[in-house]
Amino acid sequence: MPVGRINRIVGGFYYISTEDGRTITAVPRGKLRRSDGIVVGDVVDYELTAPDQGVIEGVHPRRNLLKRPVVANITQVAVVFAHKNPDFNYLLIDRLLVMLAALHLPALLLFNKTDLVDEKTASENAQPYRRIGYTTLCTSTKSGQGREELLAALQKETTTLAGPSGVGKSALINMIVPGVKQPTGAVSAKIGRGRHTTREVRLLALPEGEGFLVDTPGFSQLDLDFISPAELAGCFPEFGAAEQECRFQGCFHDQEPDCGVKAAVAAGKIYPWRYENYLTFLAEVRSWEEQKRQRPRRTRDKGVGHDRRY
Ligand SMILES: Nc1nc2c(ncn2[C@@H]2O[C@H](COP(=O)(O)OP(=O)(O)OP(=O)(O)O)[C@@H](O)[C@H]2O)c(=O)[nH]1
Ligand SMILES: [Mg+2]
Ligand SMILES: [Zn+2]
Repeated sequence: MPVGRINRIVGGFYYISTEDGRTITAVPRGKLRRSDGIVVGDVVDYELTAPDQGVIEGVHPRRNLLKRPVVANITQVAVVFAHKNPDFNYLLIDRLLVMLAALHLPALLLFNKTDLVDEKTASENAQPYRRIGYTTLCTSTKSGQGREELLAALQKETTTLAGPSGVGKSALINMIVPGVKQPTGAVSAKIGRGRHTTREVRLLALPEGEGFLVDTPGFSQLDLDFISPAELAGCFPEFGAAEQECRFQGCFHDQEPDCGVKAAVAAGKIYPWRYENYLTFLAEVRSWEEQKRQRPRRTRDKGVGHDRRY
């Protein structure tokens, strides 16, 4: 049976991207229809009933499910910041990277608006994350810089964008998928929230090669409330080797003596600001844990599920 990907749902009609790159419309078979369990991003089995119409016979198990926007089977998140206007900061970048690590979602880091800084500044801004091991690209939707590299990094992936308002997420979508006409600038800031919040979500097929871009950004809320203190260090990839040298198993790399992570910071192998950000997050996740102990009913479930706001 042919397999496709739901790219859009409108009024009971399901748009399926077929393996040969076409879109057909389909309706679910009886029992599937009642379960209303098909979302954008789902991989489905279908039968053709006409050249461009079909019936959905089944839904494949999901790798994950984002709740806002509702979209299944995301394989990576493009974390977008701007070199300036608005200025980035490493604490906010790290916060988003840590969240994604805890959700087991690979991150692609983009520094956009590269046209606003000189080459040296651009590479200095990106360098620490390259050194840590994140795939990090400098892009500009004005000059087109980084377009080819970005398109390559999106191949065979289903990517959603995340990042603060005004960094150029919509402009990047327009750059990669010309013709979708994402609203950019002040206008989108006004209609993005408030009245027009219930927007449909779509998977946009890449113009070259294979892969999809989600047209609606995710992860607007950035509380680390679903991360336990014990798993936090694991969200800093460069701590891995250093941790082997800690005297105590389960070391939090905080007050403990003979800590490999602190030694690596002192030796210049881990950036001091990364370690500082780790300590900031450690205090935060400890306080979330304390709150949950006092009010267990408020405990939120862990997962890709939440609307996370800045
Ligand atoms: N100089 C420069 N400006 C850019 C670039 N990319 C986007 N912009 C501008 O930055 C402003 C914000 O871009 P958007 O694409 O609307 O930003 P966004 O991230 O989608 O913002 P929200 O929808 O509010 O989350 C617009 O005025 C864009 O024209 C770039 O590469 N260079
Ligand atoms: Mg936008
Ligand atoms: Zn330690």
